Amino acid sequence: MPMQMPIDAAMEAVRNQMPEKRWRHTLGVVDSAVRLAERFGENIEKTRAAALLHDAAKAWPVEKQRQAILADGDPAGLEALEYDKELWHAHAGAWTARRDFGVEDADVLNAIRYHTSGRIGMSRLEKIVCLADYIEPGRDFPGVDRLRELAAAATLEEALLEAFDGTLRVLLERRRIIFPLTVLARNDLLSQIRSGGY
Ligand code: DGI
Ligand code: FE
Ligand code: FE
Repeated sequence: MPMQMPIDAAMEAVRNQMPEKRWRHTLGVVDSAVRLAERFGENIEKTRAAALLHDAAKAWPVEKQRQAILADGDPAGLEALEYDKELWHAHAGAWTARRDFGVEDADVLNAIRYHTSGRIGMSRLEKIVCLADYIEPGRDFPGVDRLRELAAAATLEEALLEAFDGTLRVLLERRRIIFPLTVLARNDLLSQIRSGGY
């Protein structure tokens, strides 16, 4: 069992920490992620846990997010503290998933931790949660329908590469600082695609 807490108690606990709109997004990600898990043969319970908890810390005050990251001590989280605050909730989320929801499964924790930036060598579960975050039914941004088509018909790597490229394009257009791991994650997907097998 990927979560110590029963699923319905976990759902209430997540819901109580975020506004209604974020909760609807979370349910959308669970739904999309489970669909992808079915398509790609991933474990459904792990997928459900990771998707449910991926934005658990999103609505926390940024200081609480910072404290969680410091308490957690993960190097990727500590590095993220030097970058945009939008990256922080993923690492704070991994911390609360373990501490408050009893998640011990490393793959589930990584899927939460890396859902915003991605990383080199993402697992299938990490890719699924990250992609589901882009394509859940509540999302509406230029290119989202193309992403949904890829998610339904292309490889996981092709779909996620397209998603990352879109994020990087937006960050460039807005003159935002890019977290290095986001670039490494994108390059790694391209390498995986080029080396075949994906
Ligand atoms: O939490 P969500 O809104 O559901 O989605 P998310 O966790 O994928 O992304 C949160 C935000 O983080 C999104 O607006 C894009 C932004 N982001 C992702 N990678 C980077 C980034 N922002 C900066 N500045 N640098 C990055 O590398
Ligand atoms: Fe997020
Ligand atoms: Fe999200």
